[in-house]
Amino acid sequence: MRDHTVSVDWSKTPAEITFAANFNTAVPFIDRHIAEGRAGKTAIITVGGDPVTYGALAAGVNRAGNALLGAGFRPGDRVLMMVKDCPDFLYLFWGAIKAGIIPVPINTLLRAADYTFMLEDSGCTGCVYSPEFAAEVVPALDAADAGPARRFPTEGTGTTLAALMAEAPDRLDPAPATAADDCFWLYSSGTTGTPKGAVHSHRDIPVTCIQYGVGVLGMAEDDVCFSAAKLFFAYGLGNGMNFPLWVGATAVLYPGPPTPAAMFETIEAHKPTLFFGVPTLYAALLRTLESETPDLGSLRLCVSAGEALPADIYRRWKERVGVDILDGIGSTEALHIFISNYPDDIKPGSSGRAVPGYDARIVGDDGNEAATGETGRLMIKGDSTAGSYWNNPEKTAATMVGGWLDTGDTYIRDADGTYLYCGRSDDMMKVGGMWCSPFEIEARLVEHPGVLEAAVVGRPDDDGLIKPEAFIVLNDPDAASLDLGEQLREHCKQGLAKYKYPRWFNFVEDLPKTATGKIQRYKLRQ
Ligand code: 3UK
Repeated sequence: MRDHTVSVDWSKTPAEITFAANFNTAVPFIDRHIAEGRAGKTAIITVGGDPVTYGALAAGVNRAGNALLGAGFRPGDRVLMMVKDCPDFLYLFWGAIKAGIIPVPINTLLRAADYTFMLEDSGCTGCVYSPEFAAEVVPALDAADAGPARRFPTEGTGTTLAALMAEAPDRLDPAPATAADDCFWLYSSGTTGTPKGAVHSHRDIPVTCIQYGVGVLGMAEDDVCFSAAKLFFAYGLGNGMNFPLWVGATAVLYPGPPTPAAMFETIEAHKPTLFFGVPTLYAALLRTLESETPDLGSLRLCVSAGEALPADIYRRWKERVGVDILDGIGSTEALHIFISNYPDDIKPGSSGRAVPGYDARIVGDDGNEAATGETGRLMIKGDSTAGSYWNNPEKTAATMVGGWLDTGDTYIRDADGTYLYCGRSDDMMKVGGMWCSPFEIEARLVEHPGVLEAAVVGRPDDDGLIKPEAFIVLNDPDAASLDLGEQLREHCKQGLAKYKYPRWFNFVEDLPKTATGKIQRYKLRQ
């Protein structure tokens, strides 16, 4: 096989995927399109920006790779990316990979303290950020121990990525690599709030594109993808970048917050065929659709992931918009969706069936496979899973066992092979599809001078979607008031990523605890 090629045998189930011995994944995703005659085709449409062709994308990727090498990054070094959804994200991500540098896209909604942790934990050589995020990123860089000297805003004044790219050559040879070599990382939040860097290899992206993007969604060159979920999220990275680049389709990027108005305007203006969101967004879109009638006629299929999609939201969307939403479960460690509903086979309220290429099993408390209809922990195995967490042998050993990935989710498998989500096995919550640790919110709450103790649990809102609820023991029980609840809400919004604030506050006399003093959160859940 020629260098950097992938072959897929679709006559087998699951499709058999073979990689060239020398395989840098940037080549099939970027350069291949030039060889296949797509140089003039639009690869990226950015709302508020200029379209980018496959030819311009390939040149930008080469320039960004050369810019990083010229700035002192060496193969194997990490570059942290706090970059909004825009063409720079693609130039940087693929330019790094092509040059053998490891890109690490980071959630841009986080706070300085989160970034400081990741800057230190990753041992990165530098970081590139959109100027919009400077207020949290720059203090984090200043605070990080041995903080990386190399820091570049994408644009603006001084030494920016744009300035470095303008001077860099637009030709770059791919760094030698194998399908199993480290390629990029994604941080995933842990129970204690310290994120873990999942190390992904060159094979992982093509595997998700082939097995889920083409295999389940039936993606093809004439699709136009629009992902409300951002590229920094493994879900968005697949939907909004990897899948369209794999099949030579077009991606629509929206750089700002995904408000219903912005989503509908973008769909009307750019006519995507596929739309990807989290359940909370579908609920918000449905509320807007009560009073507005945007033209959503371009959509052939919608996808939901990040947390369970309530059956009611699926039904209301289908009735109002006339298009299915496919719910599927994925994870940062697996890179994308491994259990999913299918276009011709949807069971509302379930996660669907295993995606070909992934094995799933449900393990009971005794360590044996749970019987049909019984709950247990969901374990999965597949060719896109991260092999380890960076610098964290304990977490690696606990989560990645003999090629199986412990999802930490409780599931039931039905007689027909459908998987039903029954909640987390730990206290972690998904809020708007993003991780939320009760411990982190509790720690923020007790920083308030009025708070003696706090416990946080997940509570379903009117749409059946989980949001944080706080139970507070005050230093002065008589101080309880609506106004104090409002103050605590602000206090959380200030110190935490904005989606993490508690939506309900209860003032209580004490918290239920075990004999050893551990909070019994299950007693607080309704
Ligand atoms: C939960 C779901 C029920 C579940 C993700 C699609 O969410 C993604 O990755 P994360 O690492 O979180 C993984 C965890 O989120 N979850 C995700 N989807 C569903 N629970 N139904 C669902 N449909 O707890 C899982 O373990 O943030 C989703 C593609 C790529 C992803 N990384």
